[in-house]
Amino acid sequence: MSAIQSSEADRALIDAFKADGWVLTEPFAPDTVAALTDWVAEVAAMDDRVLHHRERTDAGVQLCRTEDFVPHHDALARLLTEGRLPAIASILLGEPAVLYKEKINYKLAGGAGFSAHQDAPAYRFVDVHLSCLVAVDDTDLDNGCLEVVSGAHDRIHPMDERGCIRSDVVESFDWRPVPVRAGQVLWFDSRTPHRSGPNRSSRARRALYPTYNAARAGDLRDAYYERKRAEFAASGGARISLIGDFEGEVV
Ligand SMILES: O=C(O)CCC(=O)C(=O)O
Repeated sequence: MSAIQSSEADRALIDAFKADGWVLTEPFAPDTVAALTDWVAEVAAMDDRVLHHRERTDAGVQLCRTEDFVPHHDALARLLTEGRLPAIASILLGEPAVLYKEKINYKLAGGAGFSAHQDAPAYRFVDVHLSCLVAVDDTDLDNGCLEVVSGAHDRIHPMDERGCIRSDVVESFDWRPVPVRAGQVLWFDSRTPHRSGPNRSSRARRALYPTYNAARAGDLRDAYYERKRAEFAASGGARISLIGDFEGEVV
C-alpha cells in the first residue's frame, strides 16, 4: 500500500474525521459549483442506461435517485474519479482510493426522507467505505439536510428488519443536523449513523453521493452494479436501496 503524504491541514481533517466519523470540506472552485446543477439535470434527463428511481409524492411522481451514471457523463466522471474528491478520499482513508459507486438523491419538493441507518450493511465486497454528500443545492432542515451522529462509527449498531438502526438505539443518539451550502462536501464513514427528513420546502435538495474504497481492495464498481441490478431485478424494482432506509413510496 502506498502511504498518502499529509500536510498539517490534512492532519486536522483526518483527526476530525476519525473522532466524529464525518467532516465538512469546501474543495471546489466557483465554476465547478456553478456547473453542478446543469450536470445533474443532464443525468436526470438520461434514458434507462442509468438506474433511475422514482417516488410518488403529493406533487406527483418524481425522480428520487439515479445511480450508475459515471460511464455516461464525462464531466461528472472526472469530478468523481479525478482531482479533489478522490484526493480527499485518499487522505481520509490514508491510502489511494477508488470510486465504489455513485448516486444522485434529488429530494425534489415533497420528496421523502431516509430512516436512520448506516450504509455499510448495504455495501458489498469490502468492509471500509467512505462517502460524501456533494451539495448541488443549499440544504437545511426544511428541505431535508443530512443529520448525523458524531463518534458512533466504531461498530454496526443493532438493526430492525429493514436494515435500519433499531428505534431504541436511534432515540439514544444525539442527532446533529448538518446544513450545507451548494458546493460544500460532507464526508462520512459508511458506519456513521445518518438520516434525513422529507423536503417540506418548495426548493429542490439535490445531492451527489460518490462512495470510495481503498484501491488496494480492488476496483469493485462494475461488480457492485452488476450485483445491484440483479438484486433489484429479483425484487421487482420496488426499492431504491439494498436496505429499507427510504421512507418514500417507490413507483
Ligand atoms: O439524501 C438523503 O437525504 C439521505 C440519503 C441517504 O442516507 C442514503 O442515500 O443512504
